[in-house]
Amino acid sequence: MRTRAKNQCTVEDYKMNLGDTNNHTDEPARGSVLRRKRALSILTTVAALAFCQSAMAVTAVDEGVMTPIGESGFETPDVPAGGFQYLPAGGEWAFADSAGITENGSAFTSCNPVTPQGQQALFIQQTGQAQKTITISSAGAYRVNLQGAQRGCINSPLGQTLRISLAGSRIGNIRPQDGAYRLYHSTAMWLEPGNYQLLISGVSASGDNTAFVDDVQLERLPLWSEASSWLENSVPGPGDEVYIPAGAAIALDNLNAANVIINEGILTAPVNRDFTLDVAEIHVMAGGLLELGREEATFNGQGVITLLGDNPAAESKLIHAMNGGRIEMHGQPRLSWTQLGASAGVGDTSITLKEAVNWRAGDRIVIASSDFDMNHAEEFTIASVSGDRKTLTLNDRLAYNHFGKLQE
Ligand SMILES: [Ca+2]
Ligand SMILES: [Ca+2]
Repeated sequence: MRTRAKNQCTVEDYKMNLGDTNNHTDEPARGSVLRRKRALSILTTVAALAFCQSAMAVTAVDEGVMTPIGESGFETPDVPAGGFQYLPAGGEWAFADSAGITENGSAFTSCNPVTPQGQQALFIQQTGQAQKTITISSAGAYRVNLQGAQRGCINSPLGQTLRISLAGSRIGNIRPQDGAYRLYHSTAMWLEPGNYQLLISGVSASGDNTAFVDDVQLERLPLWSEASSWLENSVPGPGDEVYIPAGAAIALDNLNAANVIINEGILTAPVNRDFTLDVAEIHVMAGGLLELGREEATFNGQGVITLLGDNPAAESKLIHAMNGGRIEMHGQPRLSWTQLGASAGVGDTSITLKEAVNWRAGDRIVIASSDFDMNHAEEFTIASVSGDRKTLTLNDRLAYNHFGKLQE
């Protein structure tokens, strides 16, 4: 049993009060467990809340704010019933390559269910593209939501993959799983007010692979550090137990909490913004997602994760996934090691490498020992990188000599 001096409600108490978070199968598709419990038993819930409020169990809201993007359902221009048109002009979207608009029941869609919005959808065949300008009026973390489906007939088993780009950066690949329209999300990106290009493009150039898109939405995600992102209308702090339920997607900026339970919800870091994450435990339960970049949309900011806790017997300093929960962490690919291009001596504050590197100021490096004492390995932070990317200025002086060429 864990206890905390500041808290009157431990993690176990929280789970007990809110329901067994390991057993989520009876939870609704949307809405929080707090609400579910309220519906089940008002008396129980009131008692639980009264007990837990001083311990600060904090639950994420389950809805972001949709930003209007104009024509989002590909209903204009109006394609005749049962037809389709490549590169239709006169609408808000600009098409390129093998892309256009299809009606229900056309040669493209005859094997698919009807569109979720209106009667028309975007089709992206092979490397087709559709693009439109969107206007952001309030800074925040945004993601793209869309209804996607594979073409029901003709597609190869691999099908089409849709690449989503915003402001020139990739924010995710979406591969609709079958011919039924389903809701898919990109990862999140931080946008300041302004105009940006939203681009949907096909990745599968082979065969005749086609996917359909309808009801494209831009969602401003609740931000961790905004009080309105939480049912309790207060930002979680150190010692708090935080719950991210089904339907909730929280954008990570400065997280400081004791425990985070992601149960079917999403905690995602905007790929172009720094974050700090100070926590003792993160539990990613069934269907939940902790997303720090994607393989095809890497995280480009600086993220600092600090795991807290001093009880070796407890589950502290822990990030784990279970029962289908997912943890995605994808930074930019970096060269992992190289060699000195010249010898470096005691007192030097810079080193020259034998090749250009894609390392950055702030990265930490180890210069291995090059003599018979392994303790001459030294650790530094890169202060700056030269224009040719071969010379590193370090945060401190070398304490030892490091040979940068073979000894004759
Ligand atoms: Ca539509
Ligand atoms: Ca039509």
